[in-house]
Amino acid sequence: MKQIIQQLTSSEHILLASHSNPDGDAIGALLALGLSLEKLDRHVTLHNESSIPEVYRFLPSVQRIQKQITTPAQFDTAVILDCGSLSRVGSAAEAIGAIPVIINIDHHTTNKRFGQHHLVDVDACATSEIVYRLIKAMGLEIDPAIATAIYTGILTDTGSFRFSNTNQAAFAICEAMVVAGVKPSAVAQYVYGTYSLGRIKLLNLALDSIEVSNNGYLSIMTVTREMLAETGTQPEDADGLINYARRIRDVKVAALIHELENGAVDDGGRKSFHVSLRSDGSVDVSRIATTFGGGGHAGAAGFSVESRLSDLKQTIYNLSDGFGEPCRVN
Ligand SMILES: [Mn+2]
Repeated sequence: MKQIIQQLTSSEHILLASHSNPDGDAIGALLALGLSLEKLDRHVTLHNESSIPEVYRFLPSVQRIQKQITTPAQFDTAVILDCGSLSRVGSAAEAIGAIPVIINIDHHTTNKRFGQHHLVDVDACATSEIVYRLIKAMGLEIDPAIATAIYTGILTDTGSFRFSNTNQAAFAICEAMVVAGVKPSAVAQYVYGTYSLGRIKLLNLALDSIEVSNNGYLSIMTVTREMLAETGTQPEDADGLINYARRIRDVKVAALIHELENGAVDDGGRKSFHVSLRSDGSVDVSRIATTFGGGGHAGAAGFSVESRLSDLKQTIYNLSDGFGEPCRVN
């Protein structure tokens, strides 16, 4: 932490970046640290290669996040947030990798410890928790804009304080953020309260796609490009839908197969997919994701793959053989 503060305070122009297809933590941590470093009169550029999901566009200064990095040579330091590996930032990874000093701030168990400085705490509920500690260690004031970013990061990464990463710090920091000016009901309304009609229709198709393995331990939900086109929705509208597949009784692991934009990769019917995995806590899905070249947390992980859809489903079903007996409470 000391070395990182030293590095940040002596940098002229700092690039901050978080993972593509960002969630609330990736955006919250990016904004919170970026706005804080500006209080130290640092020149700061915020980068995320993806469009910001509509539910996070209420966050103060969110419009300052740039999709492209025009002149990477101008940065002396890069801070990479909520990324297990540098490649998670997306297409700018190579350009960012050439920035002289890289600071890696993250909480994923699969973090590869890239960069010269690491602030990796796998027990943190969110990267926003670590960013909060860093801001406090720098002695900076947390204004309502920064507080809202941190609060949103922790709220969303803990699934509204429901997931197994929900720790004491989640409550303690969120309380402090409310004292600093966050309006919990307003944030909840932005993040969870409003679905477009298209998203409701997508939910309908996604629920209808759910299949469960013979032993009942694994569910698969599929979201295709066709479903998005039919409902007029964007890929981020599928965020969170996997939780419905996870809630089915006896299901230990839910997989959301998401067909990616680039479509067919060859004429044998193979396509690009992203697979999100969610666990009930009895299966470490980050280990599964790692075997497919992905990563994440014990309870939530993911990987990308090129496959035929039917082959991919079979591969995922085969995983459920190792999940053991269901433990039903009732
Ligand atoms: Mn996170």
